[in-house]
Amino acid sequence: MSVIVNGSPLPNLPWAEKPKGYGGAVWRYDGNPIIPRDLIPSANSIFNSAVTPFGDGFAGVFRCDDKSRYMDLHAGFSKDGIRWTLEDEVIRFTAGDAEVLKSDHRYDPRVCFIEDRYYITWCNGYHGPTIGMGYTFDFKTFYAMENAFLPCNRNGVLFPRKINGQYMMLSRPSDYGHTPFGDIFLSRSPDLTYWGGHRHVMHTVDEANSWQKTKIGAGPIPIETTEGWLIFYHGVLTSCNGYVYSFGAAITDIDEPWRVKYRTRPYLLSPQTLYECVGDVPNVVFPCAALTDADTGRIAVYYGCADTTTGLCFCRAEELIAFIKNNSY
Ligand code: BMA
Repeated sequence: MSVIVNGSPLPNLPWAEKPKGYGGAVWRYDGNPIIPRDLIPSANSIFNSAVTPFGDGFAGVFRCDDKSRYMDLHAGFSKDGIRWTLEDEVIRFTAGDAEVLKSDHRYDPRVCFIEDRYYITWCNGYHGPTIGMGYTFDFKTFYAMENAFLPCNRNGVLFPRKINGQYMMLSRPSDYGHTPFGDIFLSRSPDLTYWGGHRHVMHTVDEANSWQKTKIGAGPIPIETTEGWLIFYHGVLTSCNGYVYSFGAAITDIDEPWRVKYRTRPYLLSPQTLYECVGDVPNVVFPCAALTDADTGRIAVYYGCADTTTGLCFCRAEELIAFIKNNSY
């Protein structure tokens, strides 16, 4: 067994060993980007998307901006986690109360399996950005739930199990625009509908030129480890050429996950390749999902590249945790 606890074996997760001589704790797949911007005919771009093990392969919910630049969600399937087939039709949610279907747009989904179903959270346009929620059992029929929070909020990320009897979600309160600020908070719920018990989790870093100086937001579903919850998060630096999105990771207490034990001072991945530096929004790496193999501790992270395509990178939980601890504030 690895340092990953309460996880399942996933021997077929997409994987490549770290290239010889590579210095970082996180390394890119050399076939990146795995999802091109035009995988489906309607798409302008496909990025910031979420995948999960499903059946004998994988399924996911993908952010596709169409050619009118409307942002919405599409279902997708894959045998190997690398070659994907996406539905050209957007996901049509059903709901008892038509009000919860109101959405100016949907983007940046996360998918979290809890108990018996796959929950989806996304940034939902409802009189401003907030956290939309829904679920599916089969990635064919999708049910909408109440928005979790009031506007303005983004980057809603569920924990994969109840903690001390309560569901928990990370989020990043924001504004109507491109939000030049933002810390990560945690909220608790008895039923995934009513959220409260809010706690501050992590602040931005007030150091000149830090990659996490302007705002931060949680990425993939937290991974439970022997050292605490492993949480990948993006961080933004305001450069003289605009925002630069990188990502790092934190380790929090298991029972009180708003208590941060360690967080990376250096980034784990920053925009450096052509497909991360050039696109509709240059200089963005934005992780929204991770697959884990609990037997070996291997982790595959899916991330949006320059708001245009989707990339894949890898790490090993034990090595990553050691890196975070040795490079923490
Ligand atoms: C954020 C979100 C992300 C996007 C990023 C960079 O505010 O909208 O979807 O990747 O900006 O444009």
